[in-house]
Amino acid sequence: MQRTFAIIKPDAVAANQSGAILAIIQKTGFRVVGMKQKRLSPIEAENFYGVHRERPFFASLVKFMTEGPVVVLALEAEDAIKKWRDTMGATNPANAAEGTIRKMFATSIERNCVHGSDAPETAAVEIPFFFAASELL
Ligand code: 3AN
Repeated sequence: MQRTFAIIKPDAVAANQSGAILAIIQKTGFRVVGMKQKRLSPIEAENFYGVHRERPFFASLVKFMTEGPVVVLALEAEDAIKKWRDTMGATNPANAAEGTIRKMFATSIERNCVHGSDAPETAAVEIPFFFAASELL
């Protein structure tokens, strides 16, 4: 069993798509190990996306990720990291495969409705960034 970290981003929460996205997550066979709705502070968003600090879209990404509440999730499944990235679809919804969450709900490469860890090392940092051990059930 493997764990991954996911975010339902502000665009999807504002559009009341959290329930639909959670339904897909559960139907796809993930166990929800941790879940909460919260609003990221600018500092939290900057630190979370620290690897993108030098990218031209960084300021815009931080503004977007703090514009409203998000749902943060720790998900468990066999091969969870790849499974969740396959379920999300490509970063740019224009390239996302039919049936993926981003194909269904994302509106642009920035406003792409969900996040997922890209490697075990990333998940190992991202899960404790948002969850205390006692919140993972
Ligand atoms: P992914 O979310 O698929 O792992 P990353 O890690 O490359 O993709 O990018 C993190 C986030 O930064 C994306 N989810 C998206 O919101 C934003 N982003 C990535 N590339 C661009 C871009 N070229 N222009 C604007 N925003 C971007």
